[in-house]
Amino acid sequence: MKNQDVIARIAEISKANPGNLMARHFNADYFTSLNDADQQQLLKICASGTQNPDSSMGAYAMNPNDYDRFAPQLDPMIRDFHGINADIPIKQEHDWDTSRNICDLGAIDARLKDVSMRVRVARNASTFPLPGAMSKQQRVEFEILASSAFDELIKNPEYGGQYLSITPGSPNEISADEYASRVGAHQMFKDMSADPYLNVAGISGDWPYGRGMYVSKDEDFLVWVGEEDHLRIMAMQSGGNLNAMFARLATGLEILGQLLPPFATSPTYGNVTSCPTNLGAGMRASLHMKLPNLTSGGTDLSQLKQEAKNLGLAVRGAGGEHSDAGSDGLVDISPSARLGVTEMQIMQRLYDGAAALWALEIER
Ligand code: DAR
Repeated sequence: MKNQDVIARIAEISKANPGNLMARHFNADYFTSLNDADQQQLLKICASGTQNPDSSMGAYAMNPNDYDRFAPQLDPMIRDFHGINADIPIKQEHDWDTSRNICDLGAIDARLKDVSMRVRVARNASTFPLPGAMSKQQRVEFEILASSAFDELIKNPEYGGQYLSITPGSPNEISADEYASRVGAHQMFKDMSADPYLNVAGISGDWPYGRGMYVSKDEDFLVWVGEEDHLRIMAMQSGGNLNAMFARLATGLEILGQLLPPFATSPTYGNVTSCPTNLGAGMRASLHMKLPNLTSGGTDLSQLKQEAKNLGLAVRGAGGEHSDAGSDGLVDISPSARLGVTEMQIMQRLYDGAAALWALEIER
C-alpha cells in the first residue's frame, strides 16, 4: 500500500473509531519524514490498530527501544492513555515497600476478607526482540533461558514448583488435557492465536512454541512465558491482605531478576512492554468483588464503570479482558494508571478504590 493510501486509511479509521489512539494520534508528517526502513517498522508497530479499527490503543512495540526511537508517534498515544499532559515530563519511579501501608480489606468489612486478588508485572528481556518480532527459534531460545532460571527457583523453599511447557517436544511439555485444566483454573493463558489483535501484531506467532507457565507448589506464584510479554510474573491469593500478596510478588521478582538477562527499560517510560498500556511499573493489580447493586445483578456495568473511573479504576468481567460481569455482580477491578505511578501507589489505589466502591455498594 502506498504511503498516501496508508495515511488516508488511518485517517478514515480515526473518524470512524475515535477511541483508537494510534489512529487518533497518527502523525502523517512524521511518518513521511522517515526513511523506508523506519516507515516499515512503524507500520508494523501500528498494524494491529490499522487492521483492527476497534482497537483501544492500536499499537504494540516490536523492539525494546521502539518507544524512544519512535517517540514522536508513540508518546502522544502513551500520554493520552495514561492521562499525562504533554507539558509534564514523564518520570517512572519504583516503590515496593509494603511495610508502611496496611491494606487489608478484611479490616474494612468481614465480607471482604476472602476476595480473589492478583498482581502481575510484565517484563521483557533486553537481549531479545519483543514478542511481536521474535522468530520461532528466538521464542524457544527464550523459553529455554527462562527454564534454566526456573530450575534455580525450584530449589527455593518459598517458591519451589514446576515449569509446564506447551512447546511440542519440550522436556516439560504437558498434555492437552492438563493445559485445558490449567486454563480452566485461571492459571495458564488461553490460546493466543484466537486473539485478532495479537495475531496481526505477530505476538501470537508460532503458537504454541516458546510458551509455558511456572507454578509454585502452593499455586500462588505464577510466571507466564511467551504471552503478550516475554514474562508475566504474578502473585495470586484469596484473602484481603494486599500487603502479603505484594510482598510475595516483590521477592519472587527480585529472585528472578538475578537469574535472567537484564529486563528492558526505557529512560522515559520505565519497564518496556509490548503494549503501551502496560509501560512504567508494568503492573496490573486487581481483585474480584461481588457488586450486585452497582451492576444491577451483573446486567449493566455502565454505572459501575463511571464510579470506578472517578476512582482511577478500570472494571471488567472476572473472566478476563472483554468478559462480562457474573450474575452475582462479580467483577474485576484494577487501577488504570501504570505509568508515572509507583508499585505502592498502584496498591494503595486498589485498596482505597475497592473500599470506596464497597461503601457505595452497601449503601444501596
Ligand atoms: N487489543 C488491544 C489491547 C490493549 C490493552 N490490552 C492489552 N494490552 N492486553 C487494543 O489496542 O485494543
